[in-house]
Amino acid sequence: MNATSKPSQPPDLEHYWMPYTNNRAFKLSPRMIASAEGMYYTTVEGKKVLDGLATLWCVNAGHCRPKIVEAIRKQAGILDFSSSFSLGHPLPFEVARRIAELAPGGMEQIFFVNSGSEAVDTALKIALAYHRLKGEGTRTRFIGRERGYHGVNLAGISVGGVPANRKAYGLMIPGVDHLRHTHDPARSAFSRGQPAAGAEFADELEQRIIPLHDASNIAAVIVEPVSGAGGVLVPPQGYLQRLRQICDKHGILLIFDEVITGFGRLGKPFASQYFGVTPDLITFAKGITSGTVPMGGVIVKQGIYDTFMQAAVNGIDFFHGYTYSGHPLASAAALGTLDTYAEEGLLERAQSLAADFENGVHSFKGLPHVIDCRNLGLIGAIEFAPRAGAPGARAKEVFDKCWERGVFVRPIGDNIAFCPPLIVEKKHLDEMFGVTAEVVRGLT
Ligand code: PXG
Ligand code: PLP
Repeated sequence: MNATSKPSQPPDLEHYWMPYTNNRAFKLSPRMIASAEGMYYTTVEGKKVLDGLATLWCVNAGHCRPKIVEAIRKQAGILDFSSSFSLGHPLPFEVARRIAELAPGGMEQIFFVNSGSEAVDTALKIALAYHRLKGEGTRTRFIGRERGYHGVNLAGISVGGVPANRKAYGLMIPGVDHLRHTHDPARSAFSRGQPAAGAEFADELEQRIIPLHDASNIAAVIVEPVSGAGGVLVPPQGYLQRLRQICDKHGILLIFDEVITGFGRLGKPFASQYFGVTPDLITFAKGITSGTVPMGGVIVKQGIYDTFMQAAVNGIDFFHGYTYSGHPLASAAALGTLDTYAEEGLLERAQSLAADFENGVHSFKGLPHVIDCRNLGLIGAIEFAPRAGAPGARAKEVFDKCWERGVFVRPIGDNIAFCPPLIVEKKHLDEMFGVTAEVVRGLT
């Protein structure tokens, strides 16, 4: 749009190369949001749409919440920007203190970044540098998992396991192996909550991967406690506990990527606490600011931080950081968000809604083409049998028709994912599942 165009004119769509988008299709038939409040978007045409995915799994406090909006507004006029490279300002220290209070015991140090992808790169670099400082510099390999999503940077897609995100990028970073994913429909389809079968999938780490590479060469295992963008895969009972035991036995760091599960998705501040398994590093993003201003970070076990402080030669202890690490506006948004979570009990709220949510997800059992329903806390998915010759087509059709009827959900392959803001009420769940079920009933 040039400076003289009137705001009422439709925008020129030509120059924005949109991320993860079919740009040609979008530009022929754009879906544009004008504003949002609470659980709903309003489109540029004035239609209200229920946000069934917290936008991209991040708007945990709901849209345009007054305390968060006010915190950002106010901060913009006080300190617009100051870096954290050897020069501090108070806000990120306060955010770090608040996160350390929420984090599992013993995880007390926070490193800030601007996204989940940067959080993953940072966690992997902390793992490498930590082993080196301890005199175990041969530990350079990373173990990810099939269907894992760890953002889009080169390290993240290397440990990630979503084929489409990897296919075009050649070798990526070397030295990575993958555990198999935990999706096991033959034994566990339609499990309510955690599948009973499958803890033994973790044994592959000890039975195949460690013998092949030798533990002395492995730096870290990285997994999402519940995988999100890979299709919402809930870990089998005992699986994460077993990964923790094997990592401990072999001196391998365990990284939980909590970019989606962090900040209340399972009714605890972090999934680590829900599962009772404490990793060595937690990556977070999204929910820390409820999506309002980009921010992410890594929560680090005190002992790892202490190793850097004690072992690093005098000078900078970790040669890593982003220009915008600990940005004032992001920090202000985080404080407004954490206040909102605390005042409204949002980090625990999933506990009281989990049963209704579970019943809603499992109400799809028996509808046309539905082959699985999965749920935990306030995250879930239904899966369709693929249409012959057109994988993903059924979920895409459900997504399009739900949108037309004013409900936003996410298609992932042949799955539809649900992940509403944590302020969701029973009436919104009824609307989200009700509209989706009507659409699914009409599927061919
Ligand atoms: N780790 C996990 C577990 C994530 O879910 C990232 C890292 C990367 O975060 P950033 O902020 O760099 O995007 C994510 C993000 C999808 C989808 O297709 C999922 C994410 C992002 C965009 C799309 O469902 N998750
Ligand atoms: N590229 C160049 C040329 C830079 O100067 C910088 C930062 O100074 C970066 C990339 C990295 O940017 P950021 O710190 O925002 O990740």
